[in-house]
Amino acid sequence: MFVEKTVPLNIENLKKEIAAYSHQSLEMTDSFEQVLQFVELEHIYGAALEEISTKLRILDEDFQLKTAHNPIHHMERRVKKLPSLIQKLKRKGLELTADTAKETIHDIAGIRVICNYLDDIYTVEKLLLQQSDIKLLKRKDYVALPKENGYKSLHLVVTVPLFLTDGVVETPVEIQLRTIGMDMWASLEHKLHYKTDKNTDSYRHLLKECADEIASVEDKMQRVHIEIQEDNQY
Ligand code: 0O2
Repeated sequence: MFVEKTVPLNIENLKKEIAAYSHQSLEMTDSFEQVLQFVELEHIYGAALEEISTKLRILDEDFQLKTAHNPIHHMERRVKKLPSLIQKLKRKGLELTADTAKETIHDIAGIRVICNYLDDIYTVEKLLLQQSDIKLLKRKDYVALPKENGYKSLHLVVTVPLFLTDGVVETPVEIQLRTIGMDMWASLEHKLHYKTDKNTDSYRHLLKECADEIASVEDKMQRVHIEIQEDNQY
């Protein structure tokens, strides 16, 4: 077993280190101050991800305890890296500051919840949204209404309260809920965006077919699962 050791972050120490490295006084230039604010952002959104992950894990375990089924297969989470956050602010023509990022970008903290079956997506949504400290900011149901290319997922943006040393901060987290099949499809389709050579159009057609076939297979598997669950109740 490994105990991972990381150096704890501290804003005042960071300021001193940057000043020492750059041979500048502790009076920081604007850009250094901005970097520090982005570092602080990473801490806050990381904490929000911890809170949401814990809630989802507890719900999954409780559901298993009571129904002998885990709705969640696994979860992936990330705080948006600084370069891709800056890229998004630029793309939207916004000011490149941590404050603007906080006000306008809702997916700084993102968690992907991969569910076992389609119905599990809505079960997890319902269980999470009924918690009194969770507030729904935005909902896009690409499962009920898939994108033209075949993309399916349920996107939620919720806020979760963080109890920090200087008060409570309601922090947004983007949650993408999808099945294993939808996730496999989205990962492959995502790669197409990085493909610049010839045949991307023919792949698009093929991918749309795959999306339909995956949906059909997952539907059949869910029906088998429901029948087995019902049999086990007797
Ligand atoms: P990344 O690198 O995955 O984070 P936004 O674009 O966030 O300002 P909007 O327009 O409401 O807001 O976005 P939407 O429709 O909710 O989709 C946001 C995210 O969903 C994307 O994030 C992707 O992760 C995923 N997504 C949406 N459409 C597709 C699609 O067609 N294919 C795949 N593979 N993923 C999709 P980002 O920020 O684009 O990128």
